[in-house]
Amino acid sequence: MTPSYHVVSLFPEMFAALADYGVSGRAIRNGLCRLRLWDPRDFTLDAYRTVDDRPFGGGPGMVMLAEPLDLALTAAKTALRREGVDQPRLVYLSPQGRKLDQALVEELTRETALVLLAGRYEGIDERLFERHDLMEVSLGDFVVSGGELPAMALLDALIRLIPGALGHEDSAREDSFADGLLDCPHYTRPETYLGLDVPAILRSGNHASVADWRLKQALGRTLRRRPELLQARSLSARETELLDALRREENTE
Ligand code: 9WO
Repeated sequence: MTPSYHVVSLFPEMFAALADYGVSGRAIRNGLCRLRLWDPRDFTLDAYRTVDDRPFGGGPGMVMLAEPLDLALTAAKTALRREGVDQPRLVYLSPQGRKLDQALVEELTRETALVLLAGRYEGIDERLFERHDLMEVSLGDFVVSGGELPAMALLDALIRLIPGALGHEDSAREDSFADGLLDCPHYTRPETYLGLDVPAILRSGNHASVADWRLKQALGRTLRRRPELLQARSLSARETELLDALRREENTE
């Protein structure tokens, strides 16, 4: 089934960055998934088309009104029901959410439909959470000015995993993180750039040695930069060997 991605956002035009460029743009153009935007301003009932108001209790900034968001989310759900999707997962992008990782991306690619909510200002009226089952997802411990860029990053991560989205079908399987490790270094032509050589092993034509070198590099980077990723992952006999070799090398340097 073709996945349908619905997004509720005050800035639907921003999603051209996702829909018109690169891997995600091609996937959407080729019909590998559908993207539909819902502007809460179109669901306002007052003459000023108001979407925000001052926070109860005072303080700086504005809060997104419950009603236009509620109506926009309900419209997205209704559209999906007409396509035969009954209980789509709703995702609100916020720094308070569950931290996104590749495992959650893979879990979400199994959904035939998602409704994403991109907030603005200081956030949304809390009562939205009582009307809709919103899963809060965070890309990390930082704040940007709205949920649109995080929503696009999440959608891009999802779309590139749809079969046929990447030209080379092995690319996603060989991604950094597909295997729970950081990526190995990459090189392309020329063989020497400003006196800096490409490692000889990569030009040896020995595919087994190349694979071994790449695995060792990936393990070494993960050990140095993100040791907690190794804790979370079981290692093959070969990986344990390479890791032991790396630890010995580190101690003799
Ligand atoms: C703004 C703000 C201003 C003063 C004091 C506290 C404040 N918090 C916020 C805030 O969190 N604004 C959010 C902006 C409201 C929801 C949408 N916005 C958002 C989402 N910023 N950053 C994200 C986000 C989402 C997912 N992963 C990382 C960041």
